[in-house]
Amino acid sequence: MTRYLICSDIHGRKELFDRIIDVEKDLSAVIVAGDLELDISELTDIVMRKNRSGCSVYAVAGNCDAYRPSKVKLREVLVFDIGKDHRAFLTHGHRYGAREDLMSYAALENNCNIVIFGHTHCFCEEEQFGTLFLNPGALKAGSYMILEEDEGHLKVYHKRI
Ligand SMILES: [Mn+2]
Repeated sequence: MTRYLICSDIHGRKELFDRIIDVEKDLSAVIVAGDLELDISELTDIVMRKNRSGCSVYAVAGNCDAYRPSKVKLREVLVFDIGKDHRAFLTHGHRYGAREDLMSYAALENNCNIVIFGHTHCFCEEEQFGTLFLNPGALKAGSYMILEEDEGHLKVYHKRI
């Protein structure tokens, strides 16, 4: 079984990111859907410091990251596999007005059946247009998500800190 921590819209609240990395164990990856308002190295340092050496960090830029860009420039979209049967399209969502129809077109063009986004600060887990939409809500407000993948089956948990 593979476990992913998904968060978004941290808006500089590094201490909240630190706390969820303390609480959540056995993570394969940490996925951040934009509006960090932190340097990406500050997040990867926390993940490394807590001995999560096998844990990857995927992060994209949000609209608010334009004011305080990471030293290592973040991309606006990342595409990666979730197990053998799923592929995720990670975006902050502001370029699409967080519209599910527009994001699903972009995901389909990239062979993805999952869209992970942020921007709205609202938790979302729903299937539309053959695409699974996941939004962890704003970590700034204590909301995040755990996604588990086991032989093609996905389970989503809404968590709060
Ligand atoms: Mn935001």
